[in-house]
Amino acid sequence: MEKSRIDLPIGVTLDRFIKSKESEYPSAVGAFSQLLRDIALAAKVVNRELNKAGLIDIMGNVGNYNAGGDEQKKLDILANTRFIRALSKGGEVCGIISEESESFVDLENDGKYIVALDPLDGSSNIDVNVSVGTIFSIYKRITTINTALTETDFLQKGKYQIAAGYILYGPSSMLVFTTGNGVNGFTYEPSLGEFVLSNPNIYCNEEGNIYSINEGLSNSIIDLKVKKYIQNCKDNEYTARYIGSLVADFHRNLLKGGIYLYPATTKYPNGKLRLMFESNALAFVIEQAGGKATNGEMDILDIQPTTIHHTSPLYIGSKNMVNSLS
Ligand code: P6P
Repeated sequence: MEKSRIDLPIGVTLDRFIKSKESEYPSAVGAFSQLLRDIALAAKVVNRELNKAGLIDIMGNVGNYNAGGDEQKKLDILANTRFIRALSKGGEVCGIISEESESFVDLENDGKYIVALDPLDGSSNIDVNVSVGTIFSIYKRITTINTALTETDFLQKGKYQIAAGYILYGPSSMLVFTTGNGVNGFTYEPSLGEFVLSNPNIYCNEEGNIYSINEGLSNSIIDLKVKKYIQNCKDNEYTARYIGSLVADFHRNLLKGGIYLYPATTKYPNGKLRLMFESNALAFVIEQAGGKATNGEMDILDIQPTTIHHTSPLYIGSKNMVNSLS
């Protein structure tokens, strides 16, 4: 007989999961665990704001543009503020870079971690109630603690991330992250205020038949091999799925197999997506899940950023699909 909900265990909460994994990071002495908890707390707050966005005056634009040229939404600013506040409180993080901030934020403390954030990716979809996400990367500070931070601390290759992940604010909200030992997904249970382990040890199929690209860009794609690849997807009758929120498209392809492509175009000759705020984190996750992420020439995680707002083409998802493109 099927168990009633009463008999079912609540499951492994994020706190319990982090505690159980602390043995993998003896050097973290709990600071790293607290940092993950701070990210989860900020995610809960942003999730709450998004859920009522249609009811209070926090939708729409603020009339500014961020360093990447994206029009800033009120919720971009709200999410940025919430995450920076949550990460500042704990003391584990000494510096933050954000897609929504021109330069780095020095928190002037003796924390040993650096965080790179896209506080609300896909925010152009918010006003039409489509899923959006937060993307984060965690690095160790390079310069000596208690000295002024420099750009060197932030311009690190993605392969030096110690953790990365994303929050998907969707029909149910999820936190998916890696600390270099596989990828785990947690579903938010609002009645408990807890993220509960729902997708342990996520693995991305090496093959897939979903491709995600803005077909409207077809005539402005610079790289001919991308045009040929897209035509090949159509010849094989693959499924085209493009939400316009990277986190949502990435998450679907992670679970079902597939490839997301944002090539260099005449409008974005160096690519549109931000290496430090979007691509590095998702590249770490996909590689830990058995997938692959490149810029068409090299692995995303090996790219040396030249500025904190560095952009590059991004091809990410099922290993064999990305390999057949490169
Ligand atoms: P386009 C959102 O601005 C974003 O960074 C990703 O979330 C999304 O996949 C992409 O840009 C959408 O860009 O040019 O297709 O509107």
